[in-house]
Amino acid sequence: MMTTIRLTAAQAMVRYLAAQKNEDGDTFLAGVWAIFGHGNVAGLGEALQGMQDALPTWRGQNEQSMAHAAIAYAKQLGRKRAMAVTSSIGPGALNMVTAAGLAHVNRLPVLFIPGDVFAHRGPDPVLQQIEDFGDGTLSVNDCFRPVSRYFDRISRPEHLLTALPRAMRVMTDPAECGPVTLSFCQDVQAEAYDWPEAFFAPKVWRLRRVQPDPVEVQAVADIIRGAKAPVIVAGGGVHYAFATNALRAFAEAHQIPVVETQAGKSALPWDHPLNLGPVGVTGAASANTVCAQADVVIGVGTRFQDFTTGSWSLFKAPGRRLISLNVQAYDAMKHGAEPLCADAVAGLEALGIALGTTKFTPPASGLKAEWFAAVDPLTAAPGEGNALATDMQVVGAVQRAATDDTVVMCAAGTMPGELHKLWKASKPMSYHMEYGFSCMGYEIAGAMGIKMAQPARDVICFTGDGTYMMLNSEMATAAMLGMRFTVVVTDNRGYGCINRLQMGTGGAEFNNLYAHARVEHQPQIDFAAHAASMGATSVKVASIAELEAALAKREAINGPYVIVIDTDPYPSTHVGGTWWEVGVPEVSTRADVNAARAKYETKRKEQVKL
Ligand SMILES: Cc1ncc(C[n+]2csc(CCOP(=O)(O)OP(=O)(O)O)c2C)c(N)n1
Ligand SMILES: [Mg+2]
Repeated sequence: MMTTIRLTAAQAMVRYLAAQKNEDGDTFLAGVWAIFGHGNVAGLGEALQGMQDALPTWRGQNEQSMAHAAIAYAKQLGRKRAMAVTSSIGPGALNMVTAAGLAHVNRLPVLFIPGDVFAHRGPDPVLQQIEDFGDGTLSVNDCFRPVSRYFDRISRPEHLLTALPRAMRVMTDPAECGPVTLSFCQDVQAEAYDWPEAFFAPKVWRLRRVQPDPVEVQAVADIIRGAKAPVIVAGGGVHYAFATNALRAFAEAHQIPVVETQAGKSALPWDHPLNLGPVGVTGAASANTVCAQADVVIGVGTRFQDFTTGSWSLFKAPGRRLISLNVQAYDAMKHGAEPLCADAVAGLEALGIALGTTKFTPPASGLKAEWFAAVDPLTAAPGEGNALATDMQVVGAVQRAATDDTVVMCAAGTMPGELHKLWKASKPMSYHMEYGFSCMGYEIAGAMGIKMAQPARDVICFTGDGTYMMLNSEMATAAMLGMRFTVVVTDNRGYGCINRLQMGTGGAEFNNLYAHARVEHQPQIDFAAHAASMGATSVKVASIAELEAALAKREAINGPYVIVIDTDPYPSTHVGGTWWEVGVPEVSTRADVNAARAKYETKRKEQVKL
């Protein structure tokens, strides 16, 4: 007879999750971020309280930012581990939807467990339940469907017998990886059921290394063999497949230059002779020149998003062929690419064998030297004077303070573009950029997640004043947990990068910097005082020299450390980069807009359709 164990559905969920391991023997889910309400406190809350040793619970301040911490944790560990996030019903649940979108775009695992309305409908409508007049099955949690790789509604306890293994499969599958939502009806969480004991047996989920199809290998190898000037575009998949060594071996064996996307940066050390630098809209001239001339573009683990491809204006050599090595067929087949649908290590190894001794002539080293000659002065320490610091100088100061163990992280604003162009990353995973969603407010919570993933590393987070204002409250959680990381706040009194984008598209400066917004009193927000009020150590510095001195103190500080510096909202690194398609108005009374539209139409003609 089958041995069963009587548990509530919530108790069963927690017990099952605690038994799921990765290949290193860790529980795949490191723990659960929770904010309770009536939708999860009694059921899931009771279950989590009883399993704290096996699956810790952390209390955050905001459901979205708790999820940012969880997602950053998974990203930093190359998706080997993840975290769950649970909320009550209604507003708490909807607060997580943005974060679900972020994880979805970036292909990162996270388990969302929003509470849901009563399955038995006794109290209808329960507090915070929306009422759809025409569909009795809808709740706000249906908003998770388009931003989940797997969605399920647990409206009977035994649904977990199928839902939980599916959830684990999706979070650990390299091709399908992404957010999972198990929408958990609050009455069902508390319902008891006789579970087969075997359901809770420890299980190991290993990284599946999908082997390439030999026919695809040959087809792709034939194209590469016929190339004169190939280039490799390294994306985030290189990191998630732990393929940095395989990439380096392949590039070196065949002498093919490598350029890096935002997610791929740090795949090769910045000073490796074959690393031509960052690619695309926020790329280096060295990388973009090589890409513009390439006759064969080999994507490895990249989604080819518009920032990488210059909205498909970058890779435009006549007759250029596109190859996409990707574990997900959706990406391998993009834009008419010749697919090599496989794990990055397996694909590169097979391709290396097929190419044999084929070698190309890499681009002249002068390209990189020219690039650094152009940008190094921008990051150099300024001389004495009263000029406002530039964001580039801030990057330089942090670079000079960084060690081999430093992870720099960011998501939105001016800094992602500046860091992509300027940051010199040495070790894999030393550059953590969330640029799939580029979600303002990822930064502070994300820095905490990175620190939880790799406590020994020195984590430095860049945030603008805008993104700080949008979502900063996990700073208090970080202080409570004693998480040590450094936050550099560049305060340029508004949305500097969007203001520059507005000017670049011919627009009047409007509603981005506070100076051009409808306000009665220009704000003087004291970010250092604000951070201190949440338990962080903080300081406002008046110059790059003071910033360097403040950074030098970071090791001695317990908990989050916030350094605030005023920066000039106007300068940015103008060298490098490529076109980015932003819809410019076709008619306008503004001459600047008309001029920008004319340029836009010219660039659109350069856009390669396939
Ligand atoms: C949640 C979210 N809302 C809006 C945007 C669009 N956006 C991108 S950067 C930006 C302004 C960022 O301002 P700040 O953090 O001060 O950085 P700055 O550009 O001034 O350096 C905005 C509004 C976004 N990326 N994410
Ligand atoms: Mg700003």
